[in-house]
Amino acid sequence: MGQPTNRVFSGIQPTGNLHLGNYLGAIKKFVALQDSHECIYCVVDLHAVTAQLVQDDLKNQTREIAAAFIASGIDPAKHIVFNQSQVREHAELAWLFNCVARMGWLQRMTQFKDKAGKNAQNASVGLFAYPSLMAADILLYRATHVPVGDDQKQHLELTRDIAAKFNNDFAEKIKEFGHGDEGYFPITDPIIEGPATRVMSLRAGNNKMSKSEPSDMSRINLTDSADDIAKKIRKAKTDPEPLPDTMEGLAERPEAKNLVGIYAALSGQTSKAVVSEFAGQQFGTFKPALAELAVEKLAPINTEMRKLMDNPDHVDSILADGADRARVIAQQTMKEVREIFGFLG
Ligand code: AQP
Repeated sequence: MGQPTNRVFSGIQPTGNLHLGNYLGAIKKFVALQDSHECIYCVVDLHAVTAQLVQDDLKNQTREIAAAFIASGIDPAKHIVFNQSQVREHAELAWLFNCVARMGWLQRMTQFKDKAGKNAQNASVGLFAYPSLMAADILLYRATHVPVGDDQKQHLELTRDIAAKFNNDFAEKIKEFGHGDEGYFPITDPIIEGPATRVMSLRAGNNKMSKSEPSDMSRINLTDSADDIAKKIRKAKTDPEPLPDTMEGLAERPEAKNLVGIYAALSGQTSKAVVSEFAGQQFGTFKPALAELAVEKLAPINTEMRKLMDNPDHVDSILADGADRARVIAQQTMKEVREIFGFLG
């Protein structure tokens, strides 16, 4: 079977507090890729239990991510939307990839170091092996493109390393089973581009906007009301200078750069165009314009998410249908991978 040429896979963890960084860095791109690619979007619930074993309400957190996908414009009838744990093959391929990946590769992962912190000995084995599961998510569908935020770049490189080692180590068998010289798994391309690949905290311009940051004022949640969004932007940390007239003028001003990037991503412009538009203006002018834009773009998503969350059976049926369609592809891949490994039966 030949490799697909334009298949997109990406996922989001159902760990609560879905925020503007997740939206601009990932979901907005998911929506844009639907016209040109065959897309598979996954709520990665097996990943959610790696950092924190007991989740508050995993079922509703899972529905909320699916609702955000659909409310943002992803069409689950044309593309596939499902939650990972319904397709058992993710865990099976992740195990095999744990045997392909090398300890040294995983030990270099900065996200593990950040999330495990000083207490790495007490982190779960699952958190350490997280990138193998992520590689399995992507390669189970032999996806060619993965839209993600900048923080996932290193994990995508590891996915490419795993695919390359598998293709190389099993090269003879892969050919025997009728695959060409290109190998079995594609060397996936990350899609990390645009002005908001790394949205920063509203309280500290050098920290990433993040679900797990204790201060709710640091992020705009997709479930925030219009008033909350406006308040958080009004109170966002800035410096006393007016906006510069060139991009170079933002270089040493992380908070200003972040707000300009958010404005650019929400309005579909470049940061350079936003700087030209607001050159010389104070934050007293820029922040209300940003708040108005953010509310205009996010309020309809919020409203639609609430409607979907009021109808959990409907969301569950979309996820079950997506899982059925995902499973067909996943089972075919696993059948071939088992043959390549040489397992009996
Ligand atoms: N601040 C961000 N800017 C741009 N993109 C971001 N992403 C996350 N934060 C930002 C992208 O969102 C997608 C889904 O992320 P995830 O659910 O896998 O979780 P994460 O990266 O662990 O999200 P957080 O908010 O950063 O959670 P914590 O607090 O646990 O660290 C990915 O494509 C990611 O790049």
